[in-house]
Amino acid sequence: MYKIVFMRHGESTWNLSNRFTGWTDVDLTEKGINEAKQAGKLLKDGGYTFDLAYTSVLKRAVRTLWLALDEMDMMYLPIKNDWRLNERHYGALQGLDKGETAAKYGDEQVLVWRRSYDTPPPALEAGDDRASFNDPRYAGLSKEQIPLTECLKDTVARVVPVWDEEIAPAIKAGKKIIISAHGNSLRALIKMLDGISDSDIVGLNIPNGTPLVYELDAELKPIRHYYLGDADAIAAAQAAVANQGKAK
Ligand code: DG2
Repeated sequence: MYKIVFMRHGESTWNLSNRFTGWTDVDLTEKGINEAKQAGKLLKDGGYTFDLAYTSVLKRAVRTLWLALDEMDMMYLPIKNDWRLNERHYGALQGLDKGETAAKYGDEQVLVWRRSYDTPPPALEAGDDRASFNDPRYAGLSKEQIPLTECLKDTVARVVPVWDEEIAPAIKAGKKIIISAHGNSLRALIKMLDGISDSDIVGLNIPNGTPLVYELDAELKPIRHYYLGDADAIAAAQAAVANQGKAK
Protein backbone atom coordinates (compact mmCIF):
# COMPACT_ATOMS: atom_id res chain seq x y z
CA MET A 1 0.00 0.00 0.00
CA TYR A 2 1.15 3.52 -0.83
CA LYS A 3 0.40 6.83 0.88
CA ILE A 4 0.39 10.36 -0.50
CA VAL A 5 -0.35 13.59 1.38
CA PHE A 6 -2.20 16.51 -0.17
CA MET A 7 -2.37 19.89 1.50
CA ARG A 8 -4.16 23.09 0.49
CA HIS A 9 -2.09 26.15 1.46
CA GLY A 10 -2.82 28.02 4.69
CA GLU A 11 -5.15 31.03 4.68
CA SER A 12 -4.06 33.63 2.11
CA THR A 13 -4.62 37.38 2.28
CA TRP A 14 -7.32 37.03 -0.37
CA ASN A 15 -8.94 34.08 1.42
CA LEU A 16 -9.19 36.43 4.39
CA SER A 17 -10.67 39.28 2.35
CA ASN A 18 -12.89 36.71 0.50
CA ARG A 19 -11.65 37.57 -2.97
CA PHE A 20 -11.44 35.27 -6.00
CA THR A 21 -7.73 34.54 -6.29
CA GLY A 22 -6.91 32.05 -9.03
CA TRP A 23 -3.47 32.82 -10.49
CA THR A 24 -3.01 36.02 -8.43
CA ASP A 25 0.16 35.51 -6.38
CA VAL A 26 -0.94 36.54 -2.88
CA ASP A 27 0.88 35.53 0.29
CA LEU A 28 -0.23 33.85 3.54
CA THR A 29 -1.80 35.67 6.48
CA GLU A 30 -0.45 35.17 10.04
CA LYS A 31 -3.22 32.61 10.50
CA GLY A 32 -2.15 30.90 7.26
CA ILE A 33 1.46 30.76 8.47
CA ASN A 34 0.31 29.13 11.70
CA GLU A 35 -1.89 26.67 9.80
CA ALA A 36 1.09 25.63 7.67
CA LYS A 37 3.26 25.14 10.76
CA GLN A 38 0.48 23.19 12.46
CA ALA A 39 0.16 20.97 9.38
CA GLY A 40 3.88 20.22 9.61
CA LYS A 41 3.55 19.43 13.30
CA LEU A 42 0.65 17.04 12.67
CA LEU A 43 2.69 15.26 10.00
CA LYS A 44 5.75 15.09 12.23
CA ASP A 45 3.76 13.82 15.21
CA GLY A 46 2.10 11.25 12.93
CA GLY A 47 5.52 9.91 11.92
CA TYR A 48 5.17 10.93 8.25
CA THR A 49 8.36 11.18 6.21
CA PHE A 50 8.76 12.16 2.56
CA ASP A 51 11.25 11.78 -0.29
CA LEU A 52 9.88 14.40 -2.67
CA ALA A 53 7.52 17.39 -2.63
CA TYR A 54 5.42 18.99 -5.34
CA THR A 55 3.90 22.44 -5.32
CA SER A 56 2.68 25.15 -7.67
CA VAL A 57 4.51 28.35 -8.66
CA LEU A 58 2.27 30.47 -6.42
CA LYS A 59 3.79 31.65 -3.14
CA ARG A 60 0.87 30.74 -0.87
CA ALA A 61 1.35 27.05 -1.71
CA VAL A 62 5.16 27.25 -1.89
CA ARG A 63 5.45 29.00 1.49
CA THR A 64 3.00 26.57 3.08
CA LEU A 65 5.21 23.71 1.93
CA TRP A 66 8.38 25.43 3.22
CA LEU A 67 6.81 26.09 6.62
CA ALA A 68 5.47 22.55 6.97
CA LEU A 69 8.80 21.03 5.90
CA ASP A 70 10.66 23.32 8.33
CA GLU A 71 8.41 22.11 11.13
CA MET A 72 9.26 18.52 10.15
CA ASP A 73 12.98 19.39 9.94
CA MET A 74 12.89 18.25 6.30
CA MET A 75 13.91 21.39 4.42
CA TYR A 76 16.42 19.29 2.49
CA LEU A 77 13.58 17.64 0.58
CA PRO A 78 13.68 18.06 -3.21
CA ILE A 79 10.81 20.33 -4.31
CA LYS A 80 9.32 20.37 -7.79
CA ASN A 81 7.46 23.57 -8.62
CA ASP A 82 5.02 22.95 -11.45
CA TRP A 83 2.70 25.63 -12.88
CA ARG A 84 0.22 22.88 -13.71
CA LEU A 85 -0.51 22.58 -9.97
CA ASN A 86 -1.51 26.27 -9.84
CA GLU A 87 -4.97 27.20 -8.68
CA ARG A 88 -7.72 27.15 -11.29
CA HIS A 89 -7.62 30.46 -13.18
CA TYR A 90 -10.62 32.50 -12.04
CA GLY A 91 -10.79 34.71 -15.15
CA ALA A 92 -12.39 38.13 -14.83
CA LEU A 93 -13.55 37.27 -11.30
CA GLN A 94 -9.96 37.47 -9.97
CA GLY A 95 -9.83 40.25 -7.37
CA LEU A 96 -13.60 40.49 -6.86
CA ASP A 97 -15.23 39.90 -3.49
CA LYS A 98 -17.06 36.53 -3.52
CA GLY A 99 -19.96 37.71 -1.33
CA GLU A 100 -20.44 40.95 -3.30
CA THR A 101 -20.34 38.98 -6.55
CA ALA A 102 -23.08 36.70 -5.16
CA ALA A 103 -25.13 39.75 -4.14
CA LYS A 104 -24.80 41.09 -7.69
CA TYR A 105 -25.26 37.93 -9.76
CA GLY A 106 -26.97 35.57 -7.27
CA ASP A 107 -25.75 32.67 -5.14
CA GLU A 108 -26.68 30.15 -7.86
CA GLN A 109 -24.57 31.85 -10.53
CA VAL A 110 -21.58 32.12 -8.19
CA LEU A 111 -21.95 28.44 -7.27
CA VAL A 112 -21.80 27.61 -11.00
CA TRP A 113 -18.67 29.73 -11.42
CA ARG A 114 -17.02 28.28 -8.29
CA ARG A 115 -18.00 24.66 -8.44
CA SER A 116 -19.53 23.55 -11.76
CA TYR A 117 -17.34 21.13 -13.66
CA ASP A 118 -17.50 22.65 -17.11
CA THR A 119 -18.76 26.25 -16.95
CA PRO A 120 -15.82 28.68 -16.72
CA PRO A 121 -16.14 32.16 -15.18
CA PRO A 122 -16.07 35.08 -17.66
CA ALA A 123 -12.62 35.29 -19.27
CA LEU A 124 -10.09 38.07 -18.79
CA GLU A 125 -9.43 40.24 -21.85
CA ALA A 126 -6.01 39.30 -23.29
CA GLY A 127 -4.83 42.88 -22.66
CA ASP A 128 -5.97 42.90 -19.02
CA ASP A 129 -3.19 43.71 -16.51
CA ARG A 130 -4.24 40.60 -14.59
CA ALA A 131 -3.30 38.28 -17.49
CA SER A 132 -0.08 36.30 -16.93
CA PHE A 133 1.50 36.60 -20.39
CA ASN A 134 4.42 38.78 -19.21
CA ASP A 135 5.08 36.97 -15.96
CA PRO A 136 8.60 35.48 -16.16
CA ARG A 137 7.59 32.33 -14.31
CA TYR A 138 5.46 31.37 -17.33
CA ALA A 139 8.09 32.36 -19.91
CA GLY A 140 8.51 28.77 -21.08
CA LEU A 141 4.83 28.35 -21.92
CA SER A 142 3.11 29.01 -25.21
CA LYS A 143 0.44 31.72 -25.28
CA GLU A 144 -2.23 29.01 -25.64
CA GLN A 145 -1.09 27.34 -22.39
CA ILE A 146 -1.64 30.50 -20.33
CA PRO A 147 -5.33 30.64 -19.40
CA LEU A 148 -7.63 33.65 -19.35
CA THR A 149 -10.19 31.62 -17.42
CA GLU A 150 -10.67 27.97 -16.49
CA CYS A 151 -13.42 25.64 -15.37
CA LEU A 152 -12.53 22.60 -13.26
CA LYS A 153 -12.50 20.47 -16.41
CA ASP A 154 -9.71 22.66 -17.82
CA THR A 155 -7.81 22.33 -14.54
CA VAL A 156 -8.20 18.53 -14.61
CA ALA A 157 -6.74 18.58 -18.13
CA ARG A 158 -3.48 20.18 -16.92
CA VAL A 159 -3.22 18.58 -13.45
CA VAL A 160 -3.80 14.94 -14.43
CA PRO A 161 -0.75 14.82 -16.75
CA VAL A 162 1.47 15.81 -13.78
CA TRP A 163 0.04 12.82 -11.94
CA ASP A 164 0.31 10.42 -14.87
CA GLU A 165 3.74 11.48 -16.10
CA GLU A 166 5.57 12.21 -12.84
CA ILE A 167 3.80 11.60 -9.56
CA ALA A 168 2.31 8.16 -10.21
CA PRO A 169 5.58 6.67 -11.53
CA ALA A 170 7.46 8.19 -8.56
CA ILE A 171 5.00 6.67 -6.07
CA LYS A 172 5.32 3.28 -7.75
CA ALA A 173 9.11 3.66 -7.53
CA GLY A 174 8.69 3.92 -3.76
CA LYS A 175 8.90 7.71 -3.30
CA LYS A 176 6.84 9.16 -0.46
CA ILE A 177 5.31 12.40 -1.76
CA ILE A 178 3.64 15.49 -0.31
CA ILE A 179 1.78 17.94 -2.58
CA SER A 180 1.08 21.50 -1.46
CA ALA A 181 -1.45 23.09 -3.79
CA HIS A 182 -4.82 24.85 -3.98
CA GLY A 183 -8.52 24.30 -3.37
CA ASN A 184 -9.37 23.64 -7.00
CA SER A 185 -6.16 22.06 -8.30
CA LEU A 186 -6.56 19.54 -5.45
CA ARG A 187 -10.27 19.07 -6.27
CA ALA A 188 -9.16 18.26 -9.83
CA LEU A 189 -6.69 15.61 -8.61
CA ILE A 190 -9.14 14.11 -6.13
CA LYS A 191 -11.91 13.98 -8.76
CA MET A 192 -9.63 11.92 -10.97
CA LEU A 193 -8.33 9.67 -8.17
CA ASP A 194 -11.73 8.92 -6.60
CA GLY A 195 -13.67 8.92 -9.88
CA ILE A 196 -16.08 11.55 -8.51
CA SER A 197 -18.88 12.44 -10.94
CA ASP A 198 -19.17 15.87 -12.54
CA SER A 199 -22.24 16.59 -10.39
CA ASP A 200 -20.89 15.26 -7.07
CA ILE A 201 -17.65 17.24 -7.31
CA VAL A 202 -19.72 20.41 -6.70
CA GLY A 203 -20.00 19.40 -3.01
CA LEU A 204 -16.27 18.91 -2.37
CA ASN A 205 -14.64 21.75 -0.41
CA ILE A 206 -11.07 21.60 0.87
CA PRO A 207 -10.02 23.43 4.06
CA ASN A 208 -6.81 25.46 4.31
CA GLY A 209 -3.62 24.07 5.81
CA THR A 210 -4.91 20.58 6.66
CA PRO A 211 -3.00 17.45 5.59
CA LEU A 212 -5.18 15.03 3.61
CA VAL A 213 -3.79 11.49 3.51
CA TYR A 214 -4.68 9.12 0.67
CA GLU A 215 -3.89 5.42 1.01
CA LEU A 216 -3.54 3.81 -2.40
CA ASP A 217 -3.41 0.19 -3.57
CA ALA A 218 -0.76 -1.28 -5.89
CA GLU A 219 -2.61 0.21 -8.90
CA LEU A 220 -2.81 3.59 -7.11
CA LYS A 221 -6.56 3.26 -6.61
CA PRO A 222 -7.66 4.96 -3.36
CA ILE A 223 -8.36 2.59 -0.46
CA ARG A 224 -9.33 5.32 2.03
CA HIS A 225 -8.53 8.90 2.84
CA TYR A 226 -8.60 11.08 5.94
CA TYR A 227 -7.63 14.54 7.14
CA LEU A 228 -5.19 14.91 10.03
CA GLY A 229 -6.48 17.12 12.84
CA ASP A 230 -9.65 17.81 14.76
CA ALA A 231 -12.63 16.41 12.82
CA ASP A 232 -15.14 19.04 14.04
CA ALA A 233 -12.82 21.93 13.21
CA ILE A 234 -12.16 20.44 9.75
CA ALA A 235 -15.89 20.01 9.04
CA ALA A 236 -16.50 23.63 10.14
CA ALA A 237 -13.66 24.85 7.89
CA GLN A 238 -15.10 22.95 4.92
CA ALA A 239 -18.55 24.46 5.54
CA ALA A 240 -16.97 27.92 5.76
CA VAL A 241 -15.31 27.41 2.35
CA ALA A 242 -18.67 26.37 0.86
CA ASN A 243 -20.32 29.50 2.27
CA GLN A 244 -17.71 31.95 0.95
CA GLY A 245 -19.65 32.36 -2.29
CA LYS A 246 -22.97 33.34 -0.72
CA ALA A 247 -24.39 36.83 -0.46
CA LYS A 248 -24.21 38.02 3.14
C1 DG2 B 1 -9.28 30.01 -4.03
C2 DG2 B 1 -10.36 28.98 -4.11
O1 DG2 B 1 -8.09 29.38 -4.31
O2 DG2 B 1 -11.55 29.59 -4.13
O3 DG2 B 1 -8.87 31.04 -6.16
O4 DG2 B 1 -10.19 32.09 -4.78
O5 DG2 B 1 -7.20 27.53 -2.84
O6 DG2 B 1 -5.65 29.14 -3.91
O7 DG2 B 1 -7.18 29.89 -2.04
P1 DG2 B 1 -6.97 28.97 -3.22
C3 DG2 B 1 -9.46 31.13 -5.07
P2 DG2 B 1 -12.95 28.84 -4.22
O8 DG2 B 1 -13.01 28.08 -5.51
O9 DG2 B 1 -13.10 27.97 -3.00
O10 DG2 B 1 -13.94 30.01 -4.22
